[in-house]
Amino acid sequence: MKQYFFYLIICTLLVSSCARNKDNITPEGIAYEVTFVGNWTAANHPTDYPGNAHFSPVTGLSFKNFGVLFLEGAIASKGIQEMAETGETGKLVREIRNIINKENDGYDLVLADGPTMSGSDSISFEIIINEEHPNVTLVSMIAPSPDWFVSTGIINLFGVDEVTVPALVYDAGTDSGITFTSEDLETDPQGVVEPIVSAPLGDGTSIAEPVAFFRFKKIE
Ligand SMILES: [Ca+2]
Repeated sequence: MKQYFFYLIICTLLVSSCARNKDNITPEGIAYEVTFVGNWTAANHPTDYPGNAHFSPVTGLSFKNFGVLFLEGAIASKGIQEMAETGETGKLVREIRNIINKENDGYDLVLADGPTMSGSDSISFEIIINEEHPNVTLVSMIAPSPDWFVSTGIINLFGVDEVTVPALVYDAGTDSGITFTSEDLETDPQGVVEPIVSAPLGDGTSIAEPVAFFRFKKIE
């Protein structure tokens, strides 16, 4: 009988946890202040540097195991495609809510929707993790660009007090434009998500200077 009540309590906790997420209320857990630090300037990245360089709203989630928003070498989701091509986050947010509510793998949805960030602006926001959901993935469009975006990749924050990581830079494989202001040119058939290493952002083998950094600091 004791065991029965134990499971009843656990289930109640799980249900209320899901309910919080469905209601779009911040879940309980370990809070981190995330600072997105833009480093995309004409001085750092002179090749084809566009006049209105900026980043779209930073979007992402904390998750357990499989809540990845994209994988290198795999086809991008519609949400990643829309974010990478236009900066819009509607489809991506729906995908994240699905990971949280239906797949029971995601935990906290982040949408740092504020004033448009120039290439060198910073923005801070919070994300919640817990021991069961220690992983974080965040993304933002490099704008203007054909289908290029920055990401944290997958970072496990459990037990981490503070860490700063350079933004990884990806091509979503959905538009074949070759520079920031190229006309729309749908990639048909759709390619896969790949790290960007070539111009105008890279030197052929890597991105010499990160276009942004993500700083995570545990809130005590
Ligand atoms: Ca592309």
